[in-house]
Amino acid sequence: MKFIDEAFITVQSGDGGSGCVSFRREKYVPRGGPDGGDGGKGGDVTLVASAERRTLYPFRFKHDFAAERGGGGQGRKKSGRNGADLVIEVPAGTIVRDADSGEIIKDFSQPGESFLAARGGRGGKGNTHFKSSTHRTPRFAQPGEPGEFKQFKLELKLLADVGIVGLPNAGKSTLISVISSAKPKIADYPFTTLVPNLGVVKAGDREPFVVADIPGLIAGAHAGTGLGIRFLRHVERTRILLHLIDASAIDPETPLAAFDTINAEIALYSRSLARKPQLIALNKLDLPGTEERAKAFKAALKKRQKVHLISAATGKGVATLLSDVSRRLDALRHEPPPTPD
Ligand SMILES: Nc1nc2c(ncn2[C@@H]2O[C@H](COP(=O)(O)OP(=O)(O)OP(=O)(O)O)[C@@H](O)[C@H]2O)c(=O)[nH]1
Ligand SMILES: [Mg+2]
Repeated sequence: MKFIDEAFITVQSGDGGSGCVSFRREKYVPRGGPDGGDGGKGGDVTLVASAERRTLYPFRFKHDFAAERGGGGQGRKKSGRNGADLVIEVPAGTIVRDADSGEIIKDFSQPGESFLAARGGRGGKGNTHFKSSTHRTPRFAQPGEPGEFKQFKLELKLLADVGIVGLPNAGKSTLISVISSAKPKIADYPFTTLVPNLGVVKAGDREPFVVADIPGLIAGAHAGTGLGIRFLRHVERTRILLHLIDASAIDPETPLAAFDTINAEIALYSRSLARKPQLIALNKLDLPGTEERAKAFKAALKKRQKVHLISAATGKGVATLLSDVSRRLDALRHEPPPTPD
């Protein structure tokens, strides 16, 4: 179980461009003075905390970052171009440590905060600057200042965006195991999951999100029956709940009864949890008889809610469910994180 996301990155700011050695050449001025321009500044590398980022997942694939170097100065006092700055977005909440010493050098608490991670080198001065009464023809210029190279460790305490709730055996752990790299224990007896599992989910091109799989809830959970209450706490700060229901269960627990049981427990536990947006998914649609049960479930829902029909085992319907989750999260992104009541 991993609650901390980590990544190692290297950043290299741009070297300053070198100053230029040049002398004026004009038709009627045989020995023109120096006119070498300055080198441009190298680009900075800046880290910025963004509300759009939720995980350090992108750094699994790209960890070396370099800003552009400054252009060299030119004749006729022309300065070199400044190298472009590089901005790297990290999720708010990211802690930046020196990779060697482990020392914390920046703690991003709010979106919008920025940190100059590597300063671009100054451009070198052109030979114009070195002219003096004794030195009329300086044949030298200043080299650009080198950029900085740094290695950082990024750490992010993962907070789940989505909480999977449902009765024991609904397939919650199976689902998190197929949509993320989490490897929870899965078995066909209730209360297989004893502690929550977190997984980072990457669906298509959208921003990855974090899903929590918690132990199954049962009637009386709010009052301490089963493992329930201790773990509802873990989904209080999620943005949405994914309500997973076993569509194959045989009587007396119809999918609707399962749905109502869980919602009743949630409402008894906390009002803010009951108000949280829910996505509903019926699972195990690979098993016989489930389609009829799904139909009956949809018909019985009072409000016309969307119901996803999935099989965590075969993967059917899972991609559609995930893009729906992503869309819902994107829509909630700019709202403040939920606080328990
Ligand atoms: N046929 C079928 N079986 C499934 C599917 N999803 C899960 N199962 C099975 O259902 C059983 C329970 O799955 P789990 O993922 O452990 O269920 P859970 O909701 O995490 O259960 P608890 O941790 O006890 O709350 C296991 O035997 C799974 O193999 C599915 O889509 N189809
Ligand atoms: Mg489980």
